[in-house]
Amino acid sequence: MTQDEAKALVGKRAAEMVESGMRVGLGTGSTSVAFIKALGARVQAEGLKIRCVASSDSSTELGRSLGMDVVTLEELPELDLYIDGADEVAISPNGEFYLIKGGGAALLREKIVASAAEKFICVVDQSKMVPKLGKFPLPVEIIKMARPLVERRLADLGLNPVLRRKKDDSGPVLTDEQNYLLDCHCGVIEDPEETAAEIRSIVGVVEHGLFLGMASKVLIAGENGVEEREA
Ligand code: ABF
Repeated sequence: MTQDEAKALVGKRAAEMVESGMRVGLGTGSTSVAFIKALGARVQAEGLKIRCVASSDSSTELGRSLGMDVVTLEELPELDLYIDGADEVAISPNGEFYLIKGGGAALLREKIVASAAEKFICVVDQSKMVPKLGKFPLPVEIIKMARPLVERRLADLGLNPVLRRKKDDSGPVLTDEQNYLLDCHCGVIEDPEETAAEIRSIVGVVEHGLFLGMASKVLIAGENGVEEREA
């Protein structure tokens, strides 16, 4: 199975978990795109009645283009379910899911929408499962003006921050909230709770990509189909 096939499979399984009447958070990234497309197909074919809030402008546009009712968090402040991908997933010593998110530059809105939902289900392919977080650079969203300060503080913590630039190198990536991203090439994160607390204490940091204990279920697509794991 290719990675794209795995994403399509897990996206479809997640879409099957949505019931009529639910208030649903739509994630961001290619796995979430597969989920949103599968959910949009159900809305069109079955007349599924759902209302949605998305974690990025791109997912809002995609959902609306598929005929889904995608509104703002102000209009729909409480959600039943949030479904989104991740860059890495590890299992903590006490059985919680530890995630790195933000490779798609949407971690701030993703954390906001996830926090507004009663349940967060993470959808990944097998390649995202790791024993410990940190191979994938940890994204940190920061206020532009604070960059020199935050970069220095993150470097002092040994986290090796690098400003994320656009693929064509025409300038820094800006998030939907017009902030910069620093990708921390820190290697294995031995204590994610401690690292999260250290990063959060830096003035100028808006949010970081460690999602600790937020997802209650992870759907993992692999050669044998989709495995469901509960926290
Ligand atoms: C979002 O999209 C992010 O938090 C994560 O960075 C990324 C995963 O992308 P993909 O599904 O394309 O691998 O879920």
